[in-house]
Amino acid sequence: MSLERTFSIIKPDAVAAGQAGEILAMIQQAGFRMLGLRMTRLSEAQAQAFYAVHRERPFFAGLVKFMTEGPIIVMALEREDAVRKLREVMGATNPANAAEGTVRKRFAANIERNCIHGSDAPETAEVELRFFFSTAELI
Ligand code: IDP
Ligand code: MG
Repeated sequence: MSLERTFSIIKPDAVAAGQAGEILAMIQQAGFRMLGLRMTRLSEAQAQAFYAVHRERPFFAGLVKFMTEGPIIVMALEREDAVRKLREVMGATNPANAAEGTVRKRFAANIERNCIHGSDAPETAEVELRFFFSTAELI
């Protein structure tokens, strides 16, 4: 199988709680290579644009508020079957349903404040990578 890229965010809750190092270690132990990594903070307009697919959902305003409350860490990741593997490392959106040993099971407080984002398909991953990284930044 060929290498695939995916995009991930360590969300403001996990960065503020000092969990970024452990989450990065879990991602690396799962065999991902880091192509790009940066700390940043989303503006309201950026968070709305990034999550535009959810703009009609009842949780959209709360999600934008949460994602802009503090610094995040954005990452470009590579491995075989990267999109599906990262979602395995993350665990279910609602930590109550997340499998043992996943990031969300270990660290997430609830369905909104769930510590980590991962792209849901290779096509989405390319759009999300482009949102945060230029070609020259991905090594
Ligand atoms: P995912 O992050 O597991 O792909 P999505 O359904 O794409 O989940 O939702 C994006 C983000 O929106 C979630 O990670 C979570 O932070 C938030 N979210 C999703 N569903 C709910 C909900 O029912 N209530 C509050 N926040 C939610
Ligand atoms: Mg999603």
